[in-house]
Amino acid sequence: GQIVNLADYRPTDFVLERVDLTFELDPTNTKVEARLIFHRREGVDPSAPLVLDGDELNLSGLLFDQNEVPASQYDVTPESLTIRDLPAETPFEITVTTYINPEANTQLMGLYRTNGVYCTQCEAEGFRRITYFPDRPDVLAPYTITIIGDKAANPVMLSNGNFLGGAGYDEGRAFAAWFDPHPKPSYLFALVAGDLGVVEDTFETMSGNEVALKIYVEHGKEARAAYAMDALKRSMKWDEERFGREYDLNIFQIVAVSDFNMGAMENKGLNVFNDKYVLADPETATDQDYANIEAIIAHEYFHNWTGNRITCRDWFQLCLKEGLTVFRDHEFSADMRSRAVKRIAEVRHLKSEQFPEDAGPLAHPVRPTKYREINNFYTTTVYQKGSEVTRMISTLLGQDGFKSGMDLYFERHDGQAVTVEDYVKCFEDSAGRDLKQFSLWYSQAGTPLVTASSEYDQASGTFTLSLEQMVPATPGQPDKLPMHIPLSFSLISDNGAAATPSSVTGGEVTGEVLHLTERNQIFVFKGISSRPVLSLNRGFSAPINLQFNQSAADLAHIARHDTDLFARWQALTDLSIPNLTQAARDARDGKEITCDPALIAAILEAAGDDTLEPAFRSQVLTLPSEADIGRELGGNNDPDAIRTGRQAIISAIATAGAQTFARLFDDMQTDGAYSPDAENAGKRALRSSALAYLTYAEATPARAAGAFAAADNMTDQMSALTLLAHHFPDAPETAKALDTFLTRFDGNALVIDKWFSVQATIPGAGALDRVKALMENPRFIAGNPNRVRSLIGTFAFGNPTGFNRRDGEGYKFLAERILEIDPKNPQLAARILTSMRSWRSLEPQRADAARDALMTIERTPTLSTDVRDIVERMLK
Ligand code: B3K
Ligand code: ZN
Repeated sequence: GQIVNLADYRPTDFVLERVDLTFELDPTNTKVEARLIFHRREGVDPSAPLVLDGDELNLSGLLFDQNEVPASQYDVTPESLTIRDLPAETPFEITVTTYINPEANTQLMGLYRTNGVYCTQCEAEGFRRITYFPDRPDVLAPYTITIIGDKAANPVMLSNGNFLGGAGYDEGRAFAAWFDPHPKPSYLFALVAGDLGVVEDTFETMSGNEVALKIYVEHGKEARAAYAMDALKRSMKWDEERFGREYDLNIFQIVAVSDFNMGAMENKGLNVFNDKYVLADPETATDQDYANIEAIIAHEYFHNWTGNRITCRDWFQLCLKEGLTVFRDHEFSADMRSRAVKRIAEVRHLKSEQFPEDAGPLAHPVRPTKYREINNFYTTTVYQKGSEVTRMISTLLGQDGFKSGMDLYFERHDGQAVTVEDYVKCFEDSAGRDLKQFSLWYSQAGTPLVTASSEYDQASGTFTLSLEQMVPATPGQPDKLPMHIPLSFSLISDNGAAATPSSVTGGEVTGEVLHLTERNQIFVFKGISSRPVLSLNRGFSAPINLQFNQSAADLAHIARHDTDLFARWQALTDLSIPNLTQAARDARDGKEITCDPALIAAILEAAGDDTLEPAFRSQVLTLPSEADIGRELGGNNDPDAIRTGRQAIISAIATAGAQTFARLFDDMQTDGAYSPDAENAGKRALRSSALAYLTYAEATPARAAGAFAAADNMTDQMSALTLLAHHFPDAPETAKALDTFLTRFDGNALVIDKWFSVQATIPGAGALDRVKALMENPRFIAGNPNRVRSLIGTFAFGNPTGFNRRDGEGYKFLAERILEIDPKNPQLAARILTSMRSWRSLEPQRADAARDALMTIERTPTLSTDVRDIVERMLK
């Protein structure tokens, strides 16, 4: 793995005009014939050779305009094919033949087999594992695909674009041909073949085109694809209404496969999905599963315009398609569900995943400037922070201004491979606004820290807000410039109404947004007749850490009165943090743990307020996680003390609120058949929160065991099972419930994954032995990414006390697993290893043990580039 630098970008010497691929499928020996038409780009040195990328390839034939190329005219290795002495201007055809072995492809990149189905994954650099090719996103061409395969084994043979035709090919084989007229980069190529069931529907686009919609799943699972189909149709409609984007082929296909390295892939017209994000029914999927399916179906569909029609010039620009498409899927879900609750979930996710990345050794800008392994840059920073950056553009320009910029982007760049600068320029041009300082969000890593303090002067009716910003140093970026930080705000009066100042000085203010652009800035609000309470960074308008020592009374005031429901949740969170961090310190020091009655009162007030939507109240009852508390503590962390402290705070709330929780548990019943809609899901969430608090108060498994037995859907069943397992791991009720669950769902791998996860996250030092024992379970398949993630990934990412054992055994175990997985599936290994990214914030004994484990990995000579890149950056 060489380091690739953004600054070294230059266009290819040769322009690819057309691609014609023929696959003769065979499980271990698939023949790939690639006919590529090129011409030399104008102005390029006539002696420059054509260099094509490969990865573990074997060249079996090479033709130039159908004539064999003499050996003296080319050089070939498994990684590249260089052809010399090519014509100066005229187009020519290169025909490359390779044989590949899909069955032996355990990396799941390129063409591989999953449950007897041929399937591809080409992003970022998987196409070069299929044939020699200019495998980079700025090489766009129309593709014609012919698939030839055993008739009986492959009744379904799919690729991108529109179906041209198919029939018998010879005695035992059939063929199918596809043509994709939209020029695309190789990473969007897909091929699927095998014996699959299908669910069909149609969609009429806004200009009246009928699109055939097909979702392919394993036979017998068709009924579980209904919700995905519904989500797809809603996505297509929404993109027309919100962004004016219409679908552009006569068919849109989704295939669900059971071995997949990530969530899903947006190949043109042929999305390939991890079946976890397609299959759902009330018996087997939770409300969260349904919400994920809706979001991911939408995300991949939205890529058709943001990613496919307009793609990235190079992989440094990844946020151009990912951050933007996440923003679009967030907006979609917000429109389908409760906007405030959706925003709370987004911010929780951002803080628990992206903030630690930005504060640790793997921190990098939303647009990185160098990489060793691009697969390691499909990060929460590129995706989630990238989405927040687009959200800020929308905040700066307003929804209409944002829409105009997007219109210009689609108009100006359709069919192109572009950069972040091209994208930002569209907003600058359409809004007539300079976004130079704002663009630092793309280049400066680290979460900005904004420190606020305020003062009110009754005599002059003046409210003064002093702000200071600091962007922390990150790897390779010791010094930072001040950023343009849009802070949504409201001044809330005594009576709860918003106070409107007669004037504001000290910086730009647009509507309800303060623009913090200097290191230090003082905003002065005049004409404020009584002391207001400032609600700042409402809606999380900027992805920052805000330090603003507001009193418990002020926070409670915001929690009660802000018209932005998100801000009310944020205030309650801010109120809980000092309690939780103090509790962790007290637990560490063996002191008595106490909880501020103001926190208990504020939480119970919101939880018991029937005018508020149940999903919101459930969010209020879900305190910051153990990892969140660790982040707030900032270093020298002891996960056991953090947990003990947090448990004590929960118990205090549970005891004080027992009556409220008993009422909620009874009231929050959903009637009629299960429906995954937001309202019903919200009721289930609040009921399950109430159940958890009641269980803390009652300190017996009886109620949870009863809820488990009574559950008639997976959501209720899982929440009861989780409570039992995490709270009473050794109770006979728990053993019985785990057993009942296993018996009931045995054979349904996705549900058994939940059974693995719930046990992998049982807190405490005993978790490791449990995980080791579960690895011996025949249902655990070490080669399947979903199994590995649900058992080992969940343990490392989601069990702070179990994984971070003081004796370091958790880290040792993980290092062994990484070294086992790496030779087969480096992407999966590298991803799971990032669970240790915050190791430096642990107390010294654990940190030392973590370092030892990382060094064991680092010392292994045969590491993949993926794992080597991660481990070296983590130790740096
Ligand atoms: N674009 C893909 C991710 C590909 C990851 C490659 N290692 C899925 C998505 O973000 O939509
Ligand atoms: Zn994406």
